[in-house]
Amino acid sequence: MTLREAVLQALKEKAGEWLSGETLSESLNVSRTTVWNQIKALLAEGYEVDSSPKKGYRLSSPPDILSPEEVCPRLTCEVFGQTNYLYYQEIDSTNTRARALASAGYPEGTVVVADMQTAGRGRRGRSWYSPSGKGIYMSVILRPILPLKEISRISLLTAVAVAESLEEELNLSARIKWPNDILIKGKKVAGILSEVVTDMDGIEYIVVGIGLNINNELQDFPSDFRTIATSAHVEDARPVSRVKVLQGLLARLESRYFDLLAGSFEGILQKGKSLSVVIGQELRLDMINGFLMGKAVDIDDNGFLLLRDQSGVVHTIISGEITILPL
Ligand code: BT5
Repeated sequence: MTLREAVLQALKEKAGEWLSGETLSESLNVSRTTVWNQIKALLAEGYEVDSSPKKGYRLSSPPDILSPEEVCPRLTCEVFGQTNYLYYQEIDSTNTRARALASAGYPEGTVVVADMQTAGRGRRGRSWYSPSGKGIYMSVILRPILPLKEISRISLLTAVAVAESLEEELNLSARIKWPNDILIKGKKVAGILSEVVTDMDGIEYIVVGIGLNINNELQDFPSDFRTIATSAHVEDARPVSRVKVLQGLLARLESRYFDLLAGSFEGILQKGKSLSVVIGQELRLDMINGFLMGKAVDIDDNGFLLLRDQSGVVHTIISGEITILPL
């Protein structure tokens, strides 16, 4: 155990009570200055430690840091994050990092998590706003043996896992805006970016990236999407534990993924449809090569959207930007 770990453990054992600097330095056999340096390092990592010349130190709230030591001990996954859980206080993009790791051979279930992204990515070159300590920014490497045409199933199961986590961990009713937005009361609380790399044999790997707004205040969001974005905290009013949500999310994501690998996509599909905000709606769909107007009638067994246009033709949509039209 490093000195830093020993200091942190001692603070945690006191469960929010004061621990004198003298006791700490004696029990660890180091000077009080050395103890103070460790406390400063913990503060820099985001731990909230109160200090008082008379009383010493105490952890002022349960740590809500997405580091392996906070997340992994209570992680119930079999594979996800168990062997490889990589945590960064700051990174450009967890998807970019996970792609580099996957290319270097990192296995399925590798999890990359950050407290902040400086270049968080959305789809088609858009960006994902990722302020420090407010959200969950994470990417998982998957290496499924799956026909390429079933790739959209991964996006759907991810969306279902995110919505289920919000529901079950926080009692928040989240819906899915196909293909990759998670909404609460019509506002975006999470986005999914799935990136696939193929080789001659099919899928080499998929990086599934999830950005989930947790403790943002409404005024924290940039003004251009303040009216379309929300966070768990905005909806729930209480501060939310990112650690707990992340643990739940990884467990559900793994469980839904294992369902898919075991050949039971039906449950995911039904859940995805029941949470969909687009089925039954008139919408405009923008694609790279044009747009379509029509009614979303279903999501098919591959996770594709079925859109019926005004002339009654049903189009199978793999990807696109949806705008729901007012009735
Ligand atoms: C997405 O893109 O919704 C996918 C976002 C995926 C982000 C995760 S974070 C971890 C991993 N690492 C990455 O680099 N990315 C993934 P898209 O559908 O293109 O939506 C992007 C649009 O959503 C932006 O143009 C904004 O309008 C809006 N937006 C950006 N940040 C937001 C936020 N934090 N909350 C709500 N809306 C946001």
